[in-house]
Amino acid sequence: MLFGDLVDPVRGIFGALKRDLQHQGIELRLAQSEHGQANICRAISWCGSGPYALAPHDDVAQVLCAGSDFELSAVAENIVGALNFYPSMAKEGGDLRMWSHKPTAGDRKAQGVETTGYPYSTTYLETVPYQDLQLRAGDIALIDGGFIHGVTSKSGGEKPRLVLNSFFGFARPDLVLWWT
Ligand SMILES: O=C(O)CCC(=O)C(=O)O
Ligand SMILES: [Fe+2]
Repeated sequence: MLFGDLVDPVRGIFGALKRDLQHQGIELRLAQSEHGQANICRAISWCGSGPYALAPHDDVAQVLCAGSDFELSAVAENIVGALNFYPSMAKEGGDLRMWSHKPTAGDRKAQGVETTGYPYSTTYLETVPYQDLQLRAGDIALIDGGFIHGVTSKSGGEKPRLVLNSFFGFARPDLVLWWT
C-alpha cells in the first residue's frame, strides 16, 4: 500500500547488495535465531516529546546484548550499519542528528545505558560536535550505528515522518546478516 506499483526500496537494496556480495563470495541473508527469522525492516513514526522524537542513542548496545540465541550478536564486533529509508517526511524538523562520538562499552556502563544504548543525556553530549541531516521524502540514510544519533522533533506540517529501518553488518568475513 505504501509503495503502490513502485519497487519496495528496502527489498531492492537488499537484493542488489546480495547479488553484489555473492560475486565476492560473501553471503547476505536475514539473521536467524532459535525463535525464527528476522524481518527485513520495520516502519516507524517516532513520537517522543521534548527536543527529540527519538532520543540520542547508539544501535550497538542492543546487538551486543542480543544474547547467545541470536547469531546477530557477532555483528557488534564489527560496524553495525543502519539503513533508513524515508517514504514520508515532516516539512520541518525530524532531522537525523549525528554526534561525532562512538561510545565504548566503558562509556555505556558509565552512562547506565549498557544494555540499551539509550538514551544518552544532554549533559553527556554537551561538548560533542554534531551534524543535522535534513531529510526529504525518498532519501536513504546509511549510517554507522555505533555513533550516537537521534531524531529531532517534528516541528511543522501535516505530513508524518516515517522511517523504514534495517540493520546489517559482517558476522563473519564471508557472512553479512540483516535484521530489524
Ligand atoms: O528515524 C531515524 O531517522 C533514525 C532511526 C534510528 O536511529 C533507529 O531506529 O535506531
Ligand atoms: Fe538508531
